[in-house]
Amino acid sequence: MNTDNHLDKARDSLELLLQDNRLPPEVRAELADDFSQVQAMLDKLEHDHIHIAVLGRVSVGKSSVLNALIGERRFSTSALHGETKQNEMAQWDEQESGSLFLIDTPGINEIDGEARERMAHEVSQRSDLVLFVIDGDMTDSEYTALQGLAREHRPLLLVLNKSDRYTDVQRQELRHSLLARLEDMTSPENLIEVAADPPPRIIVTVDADGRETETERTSPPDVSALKDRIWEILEAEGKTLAALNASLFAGDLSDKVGARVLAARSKLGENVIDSYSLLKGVAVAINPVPLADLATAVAIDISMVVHLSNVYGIPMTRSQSGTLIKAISGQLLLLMGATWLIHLASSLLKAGSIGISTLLTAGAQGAVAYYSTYVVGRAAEKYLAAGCSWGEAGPKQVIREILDSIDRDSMLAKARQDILKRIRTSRA
Ligand SMILES: Nc1nc2c(ncn2[C@@H]2O[C@H](COP(=O)(O)OP(=O)(O)OP(=O)(O)O)[C@@H](O)[C@H]2O)c(=O)[nH]1
Ligand SMILES: [Mg+2]
Repeated sequence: MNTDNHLDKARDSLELLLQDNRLPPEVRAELADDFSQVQAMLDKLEHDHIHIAVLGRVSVGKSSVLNALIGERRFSTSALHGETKQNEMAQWDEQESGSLFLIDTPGINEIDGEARERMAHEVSQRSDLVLFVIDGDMTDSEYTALQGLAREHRPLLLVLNKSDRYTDVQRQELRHSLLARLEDMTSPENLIEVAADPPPRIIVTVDADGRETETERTSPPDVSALKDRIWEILEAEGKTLAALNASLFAGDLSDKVGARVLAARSKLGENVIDSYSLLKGVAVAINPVPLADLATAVAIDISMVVHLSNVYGIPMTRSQSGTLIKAISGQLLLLMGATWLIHLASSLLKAGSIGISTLLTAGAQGAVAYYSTYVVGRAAEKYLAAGCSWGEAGPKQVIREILDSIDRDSMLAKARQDILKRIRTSRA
């Protein structure tokens, strides 16, 4: 596939993600950050921008490496750990096109390692080339971070900085040991030694009288090998890099968005079911209806299912919802026996026979209503989540599983409490 095809494909999949109008607004709002990332990625593709990010442990010289590449002190550096606090970007206008960007990142340290690693991961996802900087033999956490990057197929250069601190023999040993440990994670030409900010050298001169004078001579940075390797890569596959990474990014993101959409929907769905169940419970408690009518008092259930169908991006009319509820209720009656409501209610109503107030009795009826609405909601949700299907197992099995998963007695007890609380506060 040629470069333009890669680019088109990447662009298409990103655009598809952005324009997926099956997403309900609530879900879209929850995923706002991801969508702004997609937009940024699209802009980047549009303008042929290439992003090169440094990653690595604190104080290995990430900012110094970028300064040395640019030839200016654009990023702040310090001997103290944690100098770089957030991601920063600077344009590198060495190439004619002027579309290269260098991204500095905070170091991954041992303290809040996990959060830092997540941040690093996000940057690497958006970058076309990652410079992973180390300053000696690798620590275990560096090794783990590098493995993570290699797994994501990010184009990667391993930069051994502060090479001025090692003798030639030590450098050979280090190279040898690093390459052996990295095996197929990187090839020898992608392990590059640099000295981004070597300390000044002390030059001792001895004059004719034998007097020694010490003078400090600044040592220029040495990153030429790194620069050469970066140019090589960009020349060979610059545009493709960007396109491939955009595709990878779009792929990762659509998986992530898919999972998040499901999670967001089920969270929203759960809220919808809970609040309608309570609403139904309270309505029945305030205005108790004969038990036999409970199954047909479905107006609230219908509103719930309509609402759920919107959450799942498959809007239903009230009459379609009514049909679905009828199917679910039919299965419920089959499964639990025609007298299930009466059994349930009578176990709750036992309290009534020893003379507790009618409010409690009403609460018990309300709790049964709550329970039935809850089960209907969960069943409808399963049906919607599967794209309006009961799947191979069929409705009976799906509903049986839902019933099995609910601890009925504690749900009824809690429902009764919540209903009474709601009634008391509304009367207060
Ligand atoms: N000897 C030597 N020291 C260096 C070299 N490069 C950087 N340093 C020093 O290492 C220290 C840390 O450099 P930074 O560039 O701030 O490191 P960093 O990785 O960006 O650090 P954080 O932002 O804190 O994570 C500074 O004191 C630099 O002068 C080098 O090539 N040789
Ligand atoms: Mg830094």
